Amino acid sequence: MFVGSRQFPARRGGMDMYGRRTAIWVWPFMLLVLLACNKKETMLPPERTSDAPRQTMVAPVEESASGTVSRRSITLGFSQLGSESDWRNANSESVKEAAAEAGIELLFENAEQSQEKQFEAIRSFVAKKVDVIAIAPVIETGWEPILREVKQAGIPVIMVDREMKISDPSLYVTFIGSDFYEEGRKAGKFLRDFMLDEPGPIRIAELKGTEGSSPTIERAKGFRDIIRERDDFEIILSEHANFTVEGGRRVMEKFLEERGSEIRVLFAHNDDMALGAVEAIKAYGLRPGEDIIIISVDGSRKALEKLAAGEFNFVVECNPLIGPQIMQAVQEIMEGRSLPKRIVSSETVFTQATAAQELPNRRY
Ligand code: GYE
Repeated sequence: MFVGSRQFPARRGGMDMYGRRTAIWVWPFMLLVLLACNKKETMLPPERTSDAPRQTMVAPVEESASGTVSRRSITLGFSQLGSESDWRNANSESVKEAAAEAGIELLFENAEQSQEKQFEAIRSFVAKKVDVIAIAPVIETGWEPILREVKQAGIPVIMVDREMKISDPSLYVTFIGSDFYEEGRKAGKFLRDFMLDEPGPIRIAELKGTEGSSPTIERAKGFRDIIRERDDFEIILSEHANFTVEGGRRVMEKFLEERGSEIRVLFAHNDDMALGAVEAIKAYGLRPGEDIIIISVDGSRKALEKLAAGEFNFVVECNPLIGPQIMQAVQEIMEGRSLPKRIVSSETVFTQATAAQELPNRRY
């Protein structure tokens, strides 16, 4: 064992002979080491000198060729799922505007409803070594393999708007969006209260959004969980119309041909499909908002106009203007702060009575 003072006599302060001899050799050497350290220290950029306070990293620091240190902007890769609705377009605009305002460089890719295209976009973001990737996923499933690739590359992921079904929560940092299940419940509660004095059977047609997408799955679930309270509420028709005006019109025409005289209520999973359906209902010779009660989700300007005009009966708000929250999350991630796993927008509902007063504030 080499722990006794015999092995390290110099530690006794160089007072014995052995120690003094060592000191004679050591002093010139130590001087050299000190000089070298001093030189190295002056070559470091100011942020890295040992006594400079640790910088809060709002943006990664980059050293230019001239040796000056500047903050380079953060780069965000955003995989948008498409441009199917007014909600989506407002959402894209909000993201672009907020990125510009925050000084975040945005790489924006529109996948036009294709999950494959989203994978391509995400891989291109990884190749470009972006700082953060945000994904608005077209459908819920099938994301784990690509998210593992992103994790491997060390890039944090924000799930935006729609949710992904994944079993490993370490594959994303946070979800920023709406509570679609609650939106479905709000639609159901309106119908329950509105029909309080109307005897059944109340026959309902449903226009669902994109198959396999989280707003479609959750809105359908929430709505059903409320209307099952009355057993004379009956969903007699239910089909996907992909969140578009055209889809809503086409599917509603079919519904009306099949069972036009029976439909008392239309629950559309978004405004665009409800707007298309209103055209079909008028063409069929019925009055939207009276013969057929219309409930939709989003709260676009066009929908609130229809609501104020009495052609819609109820709109559940879903807020697309989440760009600023996304940028804030990106900055917080870059600062190394931890975020809650879900950041859910607070949202309201609109009736025929409140629509008109909301219209002047509506930005989309
Ligand atoms: O309701 C619909 C859009 O994912 C919340 O997608 C979004 C939905 C929105 O196309 O209009």
